Amino acid sequence: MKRRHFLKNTSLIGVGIGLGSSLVNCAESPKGKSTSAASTENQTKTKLPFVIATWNVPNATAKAMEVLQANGNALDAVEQGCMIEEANAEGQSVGKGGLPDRDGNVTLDACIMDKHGNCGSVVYLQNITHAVSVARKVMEDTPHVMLAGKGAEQFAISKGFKSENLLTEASKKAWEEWKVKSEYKPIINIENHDTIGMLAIDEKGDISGACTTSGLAYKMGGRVGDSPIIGSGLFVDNEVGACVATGLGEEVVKTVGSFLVVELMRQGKSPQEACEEAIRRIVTKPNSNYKDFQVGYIALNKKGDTGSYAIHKGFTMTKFQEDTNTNMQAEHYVKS
Ligand code: SD4
Repeated sequence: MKRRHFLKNTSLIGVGIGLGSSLVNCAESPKGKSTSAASTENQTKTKLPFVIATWNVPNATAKAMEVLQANGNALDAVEQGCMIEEANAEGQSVGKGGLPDRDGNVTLDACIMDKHGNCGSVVYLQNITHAVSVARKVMEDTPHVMLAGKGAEQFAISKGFKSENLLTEASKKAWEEWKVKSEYKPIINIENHDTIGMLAIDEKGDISGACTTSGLAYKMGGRVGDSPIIGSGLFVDNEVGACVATGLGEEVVKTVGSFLVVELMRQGKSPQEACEEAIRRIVTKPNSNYKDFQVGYIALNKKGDTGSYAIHKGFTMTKFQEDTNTNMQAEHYVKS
């Protein structure tokens, strides 16, 4: 990517990826007007390549676009884009600096999927920053799809990944403060989320996706969410499209959300319609307490249309296409 473009883009949406940034909420079109992901979908002429990601992650999408614009493939783009967030020790959401479980352990989940439908995943990985890259190694260098815990860590070390303490002073302090009351309330929204999910479509029209997370802050020891589960946190079908999820993983797993979105697109729904239907599946369940949790999906199809939808206001998607790196508010189910 040309440096000039990066500067232009960052001036549009800001380089800050700190949680709660005042820029998080901005939903500016290239002309500076407010927009939503749904309305943008209809206005944007598809130009390949492009990348989309959950939440406000301009540095991550910029990195992915840099890879794509240098004729890199979508798989390299999503891996390298996600690595930006994993390495950011100040973001208490992913990789280094991620908030720990209730015992003070930072445990990471990640997965990656390529244009052939190959996939790799790690769950409950400790002491390794780049969980997404370990997932890629699982995909490429083992006969397996998923490695967990100690086995995943030993595999990573055997592949040359550095072992390091991921619990930063800031995250340790937050955990110690949390322990005073020890109340588990997985409130996930703009100011508090734990995941980056990214989908890219390269110059050739091939699609890949990745998802990486430190999981829900103060979860039970051993808890694994949707993010490393192929079909729940992420699904890619290069013939149809791809989807990635964020939010309360338990609810995504119960509806195999990302696979559902891709299958709905296969049946003819647009990415926007498919994301909306997948959210409807969650909120219309008998006794759903959806008012108390957030789930959001982003999706793209082979034509290059995109969509995003969430239960509650506050979910955003970052999209880098051509010269423009934009953060957009997703449409949402709960209107008030
Ligand atoms: C999980 N889906 O572990 C993840 C959390 C998340 O923004 O997306 N937080 O359930």
